[in-house]
Amino acid sequence: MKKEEILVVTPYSDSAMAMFAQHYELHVLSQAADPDALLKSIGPRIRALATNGESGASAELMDSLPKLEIIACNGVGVDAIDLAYAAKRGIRVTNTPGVLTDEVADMGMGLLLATVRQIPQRDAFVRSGQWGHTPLPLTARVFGKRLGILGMGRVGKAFARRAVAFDLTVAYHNRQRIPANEVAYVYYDNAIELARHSDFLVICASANSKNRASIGREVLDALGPTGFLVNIARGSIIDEPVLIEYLQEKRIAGAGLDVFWNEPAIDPRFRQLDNVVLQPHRASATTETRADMAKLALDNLLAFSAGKPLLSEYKV
Ligand code: 8YV
Repeated sequence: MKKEEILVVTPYSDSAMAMFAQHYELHVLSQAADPDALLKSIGPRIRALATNGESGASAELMDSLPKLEIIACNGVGVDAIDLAYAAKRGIRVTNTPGVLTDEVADMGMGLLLATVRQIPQRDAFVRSGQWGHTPLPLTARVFGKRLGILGMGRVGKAFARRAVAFDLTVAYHNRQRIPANEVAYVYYDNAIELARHSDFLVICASANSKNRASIGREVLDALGPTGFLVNIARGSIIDEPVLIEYLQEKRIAGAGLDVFWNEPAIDPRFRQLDNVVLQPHRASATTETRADMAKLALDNLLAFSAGKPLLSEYKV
């Protein structure tokens, strides 16, 4: 029997692609010599689209797929998908909640430790042969400090569990306060107050049009010159030019960032800063987690093809 064709926006890992190819005939848009020609030829037949958190799916792309019924996102964040347009067309969206939670929280904790204790900077110091020749300043301490978590969803909760093990005092802000029998950490009803009462502020919230650039001067002023910021959510949540200014002027102490505006062509000024630790959007990027994510994305597509209930449909 001929396999159903699906359009893959940007390729997944080789092993994930091989797994998908057992069930579907794959067309990879980003690898097409002429993407427009590919869309013209296969677009009218495509019912299913596979994408990831970064590539998403624009209204324009959906427009070239008149029979599109499902978008499977290999990631939990669906902010790069035009959800309003998908809803208007009745196109269903699935994502990969749950399977990447602890991985992303691990990256967050790693970034926090690396940023505050300046681990990459000290690694460079050893490699460059300066040890024993150049005096080194001390760094701030991590344990025993106050951690503010912005966004107490799955990742926020997983981060909090790790933070407690590091003897951090946890507080949070979330769109809705979570009942105390579920989440007992101190709650602040806005990000500014949370930042004011935090030594470290970590962003774990999902991105949407309402929180775009919402971490700006007021929050960073409240965090202050001894405060550190970690972002493992989406770059869009931060007012990035303001953050760069605050880092340059040491109006906050430092930042550990996995996500940015304009990935991968990020603002080059980040490279000049000595108080940041930068990651190329790798929080979920382990062999094990990416395999689990791809399996969930594939299982959603298989459920769709079989007319069964979807495993993890994203409901707006
Ligand atoms: C991935 C992500 O970078 O889950 C998300 O929202 O941003 C990431 O896990 C991406 O979607 C990889 O496919």
